[in-house]
Amino acid sequence: MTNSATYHPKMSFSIIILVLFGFLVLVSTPTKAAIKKYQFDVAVSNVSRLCHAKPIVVVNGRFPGPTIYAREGDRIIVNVTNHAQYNMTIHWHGVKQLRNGWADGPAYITQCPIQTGSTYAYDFNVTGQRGTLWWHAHILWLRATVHGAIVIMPPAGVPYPFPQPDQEAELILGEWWNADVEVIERQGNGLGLPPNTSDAHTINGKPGPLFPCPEKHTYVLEVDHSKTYLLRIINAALNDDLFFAIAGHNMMVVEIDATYVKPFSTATVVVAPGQTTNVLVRADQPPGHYFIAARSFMDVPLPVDNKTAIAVFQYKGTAAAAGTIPAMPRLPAPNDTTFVADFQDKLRSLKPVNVPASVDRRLFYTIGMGVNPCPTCANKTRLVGSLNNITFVMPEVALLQAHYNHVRGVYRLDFPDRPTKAFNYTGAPLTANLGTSQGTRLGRLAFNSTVELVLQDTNLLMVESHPFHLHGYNFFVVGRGIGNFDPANDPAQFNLIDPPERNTVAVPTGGWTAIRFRANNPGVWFVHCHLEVHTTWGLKMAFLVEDGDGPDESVLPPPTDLPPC
Ligand SMILES: *[C@@H]1O[C@H](CO)[C@@H](O)[C@H](O)[C@H]1NC(C)=O
Ligand SMILES: *[C@@H]1O[C@H](CO)[C@@H](O)[C@H](O)[C@H]1NC(C)=O
Ligand SMILES: *[C@@H]1O[C@H](CO)[C@@H](O)[C@H](O)[C@H]1NC(C)=O
Ligand SMILES: *[C@@H]1O[C@H](CO)[C@@H](O)[C@H](O)[C@H]1NC(C)=O
Ligand SMILES: *[C@@H]1O[C@H](CO)[C@@H](O)[C@H](O)[C@H]1NC(C)=O
Ligand SMILES: *[C@@H]1O[C@H](CO)[C@@H](O)[C@H](O)[C@H]1NC(C)=O
Ligand SMILES: *[C@@H]1O[C@H](CO)[C@@H](O)[C@H](O)[C@H]1NC(C)=O
Ligand SMILES: *[C@@H]1O[C@H](CO)[C@@H](O)[C@H](O)[C@H]1NC(C)=O
Ligand SMILES: *[C@@H]1O[C@H](CO)[C@@H](O)[C@H](O)[C@H]1NC(C)=O
Ligand SMILES: *[C@@H]1O[C@H](CO)[C@@H](O)[C@H](O)[C@H]1NC(C)=O
Ligand SMILES: [Cu+2]
Repeated sequence: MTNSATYHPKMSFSIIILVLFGFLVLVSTPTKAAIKKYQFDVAVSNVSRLCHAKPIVVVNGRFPGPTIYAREGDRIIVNVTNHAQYNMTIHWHGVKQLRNGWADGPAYITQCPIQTGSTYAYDFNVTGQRGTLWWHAHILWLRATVHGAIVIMPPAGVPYPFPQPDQEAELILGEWWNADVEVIERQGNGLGLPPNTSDAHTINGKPGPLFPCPEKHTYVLEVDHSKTYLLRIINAALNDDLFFAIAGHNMMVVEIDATYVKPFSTATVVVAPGQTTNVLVRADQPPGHYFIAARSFMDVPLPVDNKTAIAVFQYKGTAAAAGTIPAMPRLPAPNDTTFVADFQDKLRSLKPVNVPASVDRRLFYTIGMGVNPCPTCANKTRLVGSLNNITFVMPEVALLQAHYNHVRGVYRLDFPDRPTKAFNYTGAPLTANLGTSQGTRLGRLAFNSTVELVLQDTNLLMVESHPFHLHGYNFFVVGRGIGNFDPANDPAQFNLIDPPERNTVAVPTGGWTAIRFRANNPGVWFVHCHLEVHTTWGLKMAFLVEDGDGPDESVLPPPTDLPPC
């Protein structure tokens, strides 16, 4: 095992913190939020020297990209210049972007891409949020290598609602192909079949000693004995739910998707693509080297990258005993559905939360796979994804611009609130008549209405777990179950007191999840599976949230540098 010679996590992190917060203390007053400015240069780079690696598209020559540090209330301006040959957009995953969809980032939903040689400054405020979020490309499959952490500290003088850690570190879990991901994506699209699974998982860009290659790359987190660490875990993988564990050390979960939860102790964390999880871990074991591991959770017989990424939790000043291999954490079995369900059951908001008690709009969306004709594809068919049997067709201009400028003919506002015909959603696999209808159809929501959305997995072709992400909002996960949602009986079991609040939720395999939110952020907001392969197949739609009547209840005017199509 070769440790990364250049990385001293604790040291570099403390310097950044000192510089950053020293600066903030000097310039900020209690009433004035800071403006944090970043320059992002997107370019092809050889930065990742994994063996066989092709050059990858990254930000500022780094993989993962730079961390954005801010405090709640700050204004963040990121000037993104695209030097790469691909169109680019950046999404600030989990930032609510109040009235400000212009800075949200999903290509052709809220903006046209930043074309090669062009620049766009994302300008947004972080209002009423603190914790770990992340940023990533939101076009094609480029988020595989174009991503990084967002760390939002509480306002100055406000402590965490858990014991103050001695140090903090970000752990970004990724998915790696020994190829240009755009080539992989195009191969899949051309064939109409799932593209190749990835070649490795990574922790902070490094796969660890199990990577089949003589030149190994391992992330090392150096720790001091008896100190407590806040680890900000981010699942940036394209297609894989992940288990995460540290040998010999339990973790205290304290936050998910930048919302605080009732702390609980666990040996393994489950994190779906798009989600973040903060844990406290105390370096209280006999000094030495302990493996950190991340590996896929997959509870249906589908091809998946089952390779384990490894990093090292390394007590300072200790050497791995000659000839010994550090202890490996015991992860749950790759198909351990029960462990995942138990983990999700433990997630509760720290304090009672303001869940909409009455619902103005009840939505029931089925998640389905399908097969549509494709004359040019290998089997003359193409795999597709659908919500309520509609495969989303990407528009050629941005939906938010079309909405704001009253451009007609770009989208329809008739996304159905429920499937046109009910069926036994999770019964025996349905493998005949798998066609879907296609369209750029949006769901219209009245300003400030309360919405309940039940996401129902189906056995159209196969059941599978899907991590669903809603842009522009957090939501409360009020209920979850296996099988078909029962509108007569299941709502009585909903948790309307302290449900977890998040921006991405994993709908269980062959089951359903109910979420609630108040539609008080006007704009056009993407709703999609965060498995990139499914998003590509059309498992997505968007809400159009209307403006309200009040002065601060409408979409802000677009910035002057918004990219044109
Ligand atoms: C990456 O490395 C390859 C091989 O050394 C070289 O041909 C290529 O020009 C480099 N690309 C960039 C963007 O630096
Ligand atoms: C943004 O980047 C462009 C291109 O690199 C540069 O010309 C411009 O000055 C930058 N703007 C700001 C505000 O830094
Ligand atoms: C961010 O906050 C500043 C200061 O309150 C305000 O001037 C600006 O318009 C806000 N920007 C957005 C996008 O809401
Ligand atoms: C991982 O998947 C490969 C290919 O499907 C299979 O051959 C191998 O046995 C699997 N390994 C484990 C540890 O499950
Ligand atoms: C999980 O996988 C193991 C090994 O492939 C298999 O024996 C077991 O039946 C599976 N369990 C479930 C619940 O599918
Ligand atoms: C497509 O064809 C391949 C063989 O070329 C076959 O293995 C596969 O099952 C087919 N898939 C579908 C969805 O028809
Ligand atoms: C749905 O299908 C399952 C499994 O095939 C079956 O057990 C169940 O009775 C069916 N439900 C209804 C309402 O038909
Ligand atoms: C989905 O729509 C297609 C095309 O209209 C139709 O053939 C199919 O039966 C529908 N499937 C379901 C499950 O509603
Ligand atoms: C939204 O509705 C709630 C409940 O009726 C109300 O308290 C709140 O003031 C409304 N918000 C806006 C911005 O209208
Ligand atoms: C980049 O985006 C522009 C604007 O939508 C589009 O016209 C162009 O075809 C895109 N280029 C590529 C390579 O996809
Ligand atoms: Cu999915």
